[in-house]
Amino acid sequence: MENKLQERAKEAVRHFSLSQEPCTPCPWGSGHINDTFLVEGDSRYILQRMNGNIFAKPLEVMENIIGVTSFLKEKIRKAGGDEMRETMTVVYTRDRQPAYRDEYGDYWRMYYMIEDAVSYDQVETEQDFYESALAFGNFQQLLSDYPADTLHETIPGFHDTKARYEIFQNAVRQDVCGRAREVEKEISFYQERKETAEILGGLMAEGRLPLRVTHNDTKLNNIMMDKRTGKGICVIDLDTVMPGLAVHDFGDAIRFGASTGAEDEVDLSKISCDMHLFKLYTKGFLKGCRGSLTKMEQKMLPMGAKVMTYECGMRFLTDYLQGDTYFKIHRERQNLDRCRTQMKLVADMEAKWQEMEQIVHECQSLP
Ligand code: ADP
Ligand code: GN1
Ligand code: MG
Repeated sequence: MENKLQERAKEAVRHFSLSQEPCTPCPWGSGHINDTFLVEGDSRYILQRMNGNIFAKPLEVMENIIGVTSFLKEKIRKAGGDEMRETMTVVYTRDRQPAYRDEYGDYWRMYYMIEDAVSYDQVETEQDFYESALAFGNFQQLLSDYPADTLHETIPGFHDTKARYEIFQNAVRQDVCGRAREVEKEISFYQERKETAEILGGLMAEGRLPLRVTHNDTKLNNIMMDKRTGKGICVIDLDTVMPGLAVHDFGDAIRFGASTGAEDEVDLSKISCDMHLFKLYTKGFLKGCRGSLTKMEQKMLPMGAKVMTYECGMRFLTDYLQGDTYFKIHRERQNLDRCRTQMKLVADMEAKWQEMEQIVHECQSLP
């Protein structure tokens, strides 16, 4: 299967306008959604087969990405930055399309590779995490005047946690793989915290949290860190840039980056939410947003972290119950292991709740 996909990747490359015959694409990165390849030719490129099960309208995804990156490029140029490194650049096909549709109906797209930069699956140095917070805050700030009504909703209800809860409940009821009995404890964990799914959506509906243009998938490996300066140079994985909540972007980054272990760690004693990292990220994110968050958004930052961790764990469990059809897995029960780390994190955040609120309070008064 892997080789066949590589053959298809090779075929796809021929449809992009590269001046030199490229080498065979090689699998790249550790994303859970698209199939990513590195292509070496006249320069280095990232080739991706877009996940057609998840993105029903791939051309709308590309339209969003081209809109957002063009907008960012102009701002970067005006600020005297390097538009080829500080945002992504889409490579068009020979017939000037933003993606190539192959004979199976799959869409392939290509970007210039961000060179001399690295993405991390886990925090290696504290400074990196702080820099990623600055960069994600800045990303949101730069898009604050983007015309939100021109964006397509690439995954409807992506962070509608309440709707996700209903999908989870259906998966439990249907139990298509007969796995529900084995995960009763996990199912109860999510059911006992049902109200967690309603808090942020409720505040938004009441107009107490504003809709903004957000990234919606702010995990640490969706940012390229400059190898030389250590700065968060480029926010990538723009498939889910849509109107959303700032606290979701903050929270998803905490869920992944402030965890003391990997997302699929089997030894749960290694998993907790590191308060020192939480504080660093809070400082960096608030600074990157440059004062644009309302008082209510700031107050809800800990809730953003808890809700995103709750939601993501519930999505992993739903996928496990449905037979692992959404998130890529590399071993049996990997989605269940991922779900369990998220449960451990939620419980840990609940235990550290006052400390989290206190940290946000302290960071609010920083310059
Ligand atoms: P997924 O949606 O599957 O997570 P991503 O778009 O995040 O896919 O890409 C997967 C990985 O590929 C990233 O974590 C990053 O390491 C690498 N990557 C993606 N785009 C680029 C790029 N333009 N330059 C350098 N690396 C990239
Ligand atoms: C997916 O695409 P990737 O691997 O960066 C997922 C996120 C989850 C994350 C969990 C489009 O992110 O929502 O939080 O996995 N992206 C999509 O690791 O569903
Ligand atoms: Mg990614």
